[in-house]
Parts: sequence; structure tokens; C-alpha cells
Amino acid sequence: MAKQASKSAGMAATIHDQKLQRGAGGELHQVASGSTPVLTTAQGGAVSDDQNSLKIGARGPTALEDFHFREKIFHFDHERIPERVVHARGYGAHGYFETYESLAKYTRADIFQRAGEKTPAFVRFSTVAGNKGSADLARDVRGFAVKLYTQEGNWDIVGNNMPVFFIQDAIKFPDLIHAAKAEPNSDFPQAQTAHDNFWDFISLTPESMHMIMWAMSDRAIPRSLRFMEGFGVHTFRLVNANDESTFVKFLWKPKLGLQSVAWNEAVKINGADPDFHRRDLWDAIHAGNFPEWELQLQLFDQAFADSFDFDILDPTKLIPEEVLPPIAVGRLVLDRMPDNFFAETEQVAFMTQNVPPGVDFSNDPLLQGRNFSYLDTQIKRLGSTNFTHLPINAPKCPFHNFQQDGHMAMRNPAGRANYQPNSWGEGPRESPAKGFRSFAEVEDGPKARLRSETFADHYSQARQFYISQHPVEQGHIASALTFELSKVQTPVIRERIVSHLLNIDDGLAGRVADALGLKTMPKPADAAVATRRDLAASDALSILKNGPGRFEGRKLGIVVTDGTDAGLLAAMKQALTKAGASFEIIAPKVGGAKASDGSWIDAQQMISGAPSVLYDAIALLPAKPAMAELLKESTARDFLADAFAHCKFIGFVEAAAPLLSKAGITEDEAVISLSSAKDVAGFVARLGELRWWAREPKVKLG
Ligand code: HDE
Repeated sequence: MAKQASKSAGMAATIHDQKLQRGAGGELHQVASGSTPVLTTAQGGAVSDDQNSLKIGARGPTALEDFHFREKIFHFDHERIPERVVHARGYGAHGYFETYESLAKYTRADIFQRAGEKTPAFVRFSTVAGNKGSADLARDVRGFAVKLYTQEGNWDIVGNNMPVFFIQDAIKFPDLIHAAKAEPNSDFPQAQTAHDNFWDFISLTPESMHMIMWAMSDRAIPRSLRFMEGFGVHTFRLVNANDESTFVKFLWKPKLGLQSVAWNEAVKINGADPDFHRRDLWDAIHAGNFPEWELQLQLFDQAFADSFDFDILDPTKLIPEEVLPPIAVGRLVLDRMPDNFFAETEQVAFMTQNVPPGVDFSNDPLLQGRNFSYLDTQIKRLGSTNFTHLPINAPKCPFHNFQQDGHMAMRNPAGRANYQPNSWGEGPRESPAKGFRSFAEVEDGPKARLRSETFADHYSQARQFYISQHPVEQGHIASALTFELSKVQTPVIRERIVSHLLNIDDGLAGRVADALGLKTMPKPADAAVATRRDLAASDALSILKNGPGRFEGRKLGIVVTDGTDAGLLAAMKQALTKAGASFEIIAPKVGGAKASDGSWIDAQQMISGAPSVLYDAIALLPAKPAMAELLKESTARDFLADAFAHCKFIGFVEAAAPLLSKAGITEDEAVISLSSAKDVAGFVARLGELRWWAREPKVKLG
């Protein structure tokens, strides 16, 4: 033992880096590592040994004198910063906003003055309730926060993928979030609203009913961050050079259309790939398929506001697109992932109060409260008033002020003057012409804790949303409510929610009450029906009524084995590429398989690691001799059974027929036999329908 110890103490126990390099065919080889920079401490001193701490003898205690060891561990111990109190889990990307044409008529904001102008942008998508490490497919609202680095300073549109919110006054936000997050005594459930506290709060907060319809709809389980809409939610103002104001609502419309997954699918995705949305965005941008949204504005004047059914300051209401058609004013393209997640996505600080001259606030009490919260929260999270010094938060236009010092101050101007006015001829001065001027709205009224009477109707737009949905979507809302309430252990809370649903739609209330097994139907919640108006359905509120009609940006999972028909596979790949879609090859072994013509098929997944929930549709192209082995794999059966239950399109070759029977699949219009290149083309053409919902009553997704 002693001999061995003295031997290793005498050795420089250095592990050499092993470098991988890409060959001509894209494959990685191990090569001798070339010249690499010398590792140093944070103070710049070169490190001689980064594998072993300084010890007194090979088996002795570690010396406190080891400054390199202490610095390394000290820094590691402090790597975490507090996660966001809401929207902790998020994923961001860089890109740009391109203005279509001048909006000078409405706003003096520089970003809208010139057609074709490109403004750098950073976008962070998020879930709301879950911790930073929670799964992407939680049933939740998604944050859609856009930072535009304009030439007049940063403009943040800190929106969501739903156009309304749960509450009407910011003072209720801590209650809402406390109720939605894990319960304080048990610290569960994680990233779910399916628990008593949430539904208790909701049942006592009728103003949340419209948002509840959205939150229980398929909007809360998007298939991809790329297939979501974004909304600024509140009414804002645009103000032109003559100080004339126009009200505005901001809408982001995804170029690839909207798409969601089924709840049963979401639950399984969370297990199979908790990073499903992140990976999807990462893959799309790295493949050069840059996601794109159009910015649309709903513009209106005071006369419209006065005549509209609801108060335009109420964030639980929207303006239907049929009533006020939006106009397209520019596009947002995301074309670059951050180099470092922490530096950019984690440290980015969005603030509703970041608006350029020409954009202004309305009196929406939720927005007014947010304008305090977003500055305050950054100090807690980023630890210093100097968070604007971080590159991701710093403006990209020139900026000068006399703010100084503080923790981690990185911009410390030289010179004598750190105040103004001064006699030294130094430093910046304010500019009435260029600076932000608030719209001079005249305010008057008693100072009191009030809620406007015009905010009182909580059910009309909830009903409008529900009746605007496709019957399939209505079924999903009923199922979502049933699922969530089935996790609520206090029967009276379930009943209270049903009593609110009675004020929205009798059919919906009946479905949920029946599915929950309520013995008697409760009475409708108080005073509500009297204030409910019957509004016309708005088709724009439905996802399914506005399907993209194409498979572009979506992904097919293709199962192959040894002996797979090389011709069919080639036809499939070609048709998908033409449709702008992607695919993944799934083989029994991840190393790949040998095709019918002897060529090698590279696989990206093995069947037990890639359930069909990761794909928008599937194709089974196995060869007959490989079927005996495939039939033994229960994951192969689940792959198919799930795809069927989730109403996906399924293409199959004759050899796969035994697997279809094992998975209990009865053929329908979306289970398509593939025996020729023509069949393959027909199959890929159908994929644009995305799902075959007509199958749903048969598979009863719950
Ligand atoms: Fe937020 N919200 N919020 N919120 N919110 C935050 O700010 C808050 C609301 C939204 O990717 C926090 O930097 C209050 C509506 C997004 O970094 C915090 C109220 C909408 C993000 C905060 C609301 C949003 C946040 C936490 C009620 C849609 C993530 C961390 C008045 C229009 C931004 C942070 C990112 C984040 C407060 C309501 C969207 C605490 C007080 C309505 C997308 O400041």
C-alpha cells in the first residue's frame, strides 16, 4: 500500500484531452489533440494540475493553502442564481424583427418608421408554474417575451400565448401564483394546476373564467414553441409625432400555423423527453428552419373603445379578430441559438416598462402593476442594479447616464462630472425632442380601492371562446376540466367549478359533472347569468378551424429494420424534404440497419428510446424477416398503439401488418398502406391534415 501511494505521488497524473474531429462524411474521429490554451485561475495564474488537490502525502489531508482548489470550488458553489418566481423554465433564441412599412401615422417609434428596417431581437418562451427543471409539456400558459433592441432603447413585449389573463388587478397576482404552484406544506404537485389550492382559488375568482377556458384548451399543450401564437394581452397605446394616441393590441402569428398535442400524449412526452420543446427549437434553428411570426396589430380609437362590448382596460377580455381585424406590420425571425444558456436565456431581464417613445401604457390595472414588478424582480434574481450591464440586457444603441457604482459595475465612465447640470462641459443632457414623453391623458377621480363596474361580466367571453371551438376542441376542454378536477380532493370545490361552468355552457357543465360522477347538479354560480350576453362565435379562436394544411416544420418517425425497402425509404425522404418536413429513423438498434439493396441506413433512435409521442406521424417500413424480433418488443406495440390513440397518420408496409393487429389497430382512412412510391407520395400529402380526429370517439382519449 505504502509503495503504491508513493509511486502515484511521484507521477504527474495528467489526463490528456481526447479530441474528436469530423471527417469528410461528417463522421467523428478521434485525433491527437493540438495546441490548447493554458488553464489558469480567475486571477490569471497558470494551473499545473487540475486533477488532484494539494495533499500532505498521497493519502493525507488536503491543504487549505490550495488556492486553486478553493477558488474552483468557491466559484462552483455560487453558480446558481434564484430562478424566476414565475416563468422559471424557459428557452430563448436570437433573431430579428423586420418592419413591413412605415407606421408613422400611428407612432413615432423609430422601429416602425422605415420599411425593411431590421431590429435585433431576443425571445424567451416559458411555462409559468413549474420550476426551472420541470417538463416542457406541462398543461400551462406559455410565456412569449420579446426583447427588441431598437435604436431608441430596448422595447420588451412581455406576452403570453393566450390573449387574456386570470385576474383583473395586479394585487391578486401573488394569490394566483401561490395557489397555482406546489402547495406550501407538501411542495407538490410540480408544474401542475391539478390540485385543490388552484381550483379553490379559481372557484372563488369568477373573473378567471374566460382564462380558464383558454388554459383548459389545447392552447396549454402546444406541440412546439414554433406553433404558438403570442399576445401582448393588455391594451397599449401608440403615439405619433403630433402626440395623437391610438389604442393597440399586439399579436404574434406563427408562420407555420398552430398545433397542439393531446393530453395523453403530453403526459408521455414529459417522461420520454422533458426537453421536447427546447430540443425542437434547437433542432429547427440548427437545421436552418428559422421559425417566424408575423406581428399583427389591432388598432382602435376612443370611439371604438367606447362602443365595444367590454372595457378595453380589462385584461380578462379580448377583441375578436372578426370585430377588429388585425393588420400585419412586420415579421419576427429566430435564427440563432444563444452561445451560453445562462448568460443569455437565464440572465435576460424582460420588463413591461421598457417601451420606446411612441409606445405607451394604458390604465389596465394589471399592466400598471407589472410595470413595478418586472424591475423589482430583476434585483432579486440578478443581484445588482447593474443587470443592464449584462450584454443580453444592454441596449444596442448609444446610451449615457450618471448612474454609477453598485455591485459588479462594469461601465464606469472616466472624467470628473458625475452629475448634471455641470460646468465641466462633460456628460449627457436630456433631450425633450428625442426623449420619452408620456401621453398626456387627463385623469380624475376619487382615490380609492375600486374595481370598475365595466369589468363585471365574467362569463360572456368565456362562453364565446367555448362555442367558437371545433367540437373536438370542446371535447378536450371538457376532458381537461374533468382531469384537473379529478385530482381535487375536496368535492365542494369540484361542484363550485361546475356551478361556474353552468354560466358558460350547459352542455359543458353537464359533460364535466357527468364525467366527475357528481350526484346532483349544483346551482349556477351567483348573479352570473343575468350579466351574460350571447356573443357571436369567433372562428379565429379555434386552432383546428385554422389548421395550416401542411406538414412543413413537422416530423415523421420512420421505423426501419434490416431489409427495409430502400426504394420506399428514398421516396419517403424525398417527399418529406419537398414538404419542408423532417424525419427520424428508428431502428431496433441505434447503429442502424441494412436496407434491401445492401446500403446502410443510419438511425437516430432505437425503438425503445423513441416512443411515437415524439413524432407528428409515423411510418412503419420493416422487412418481413425482422418482424419476429420486432413483435417481441412491447415498445414497438406501444409505439403503434399510442400513435393510433393520438389520432396520428400511420403509414405501413404489408410486412408490418402483424404489428398492427398486435397493437389492436383497426384500419381507417388515416392508416395508410404503402406499397409503392405513389402510395408514399399520397401518404405524405395527407400528413398536412396533422391528425385524424374522426378516430377520436373510437379511441376515447379521456
Ligand atoms: Fe409576468 N412576471 N406578471 N405576466 N411574466 C414575470 O418577471 C407579474 C403577467 C410574463 O421570459 C416576472 O423577470 C405580475 C401577464 C412572462 O423572463 C415577474 C403580473 C403576462 C414572463 C412577473 C404578471 C405575463 C413573466 C418573474 C400581474 C402576459 C417571463 C420573472 C400583474 C401578458 C419573462 C421576471 C421571461 C415574468 C410579474 C402577469 C407574462 C415576477 C405582478 C398578464 C412572459 O416580474
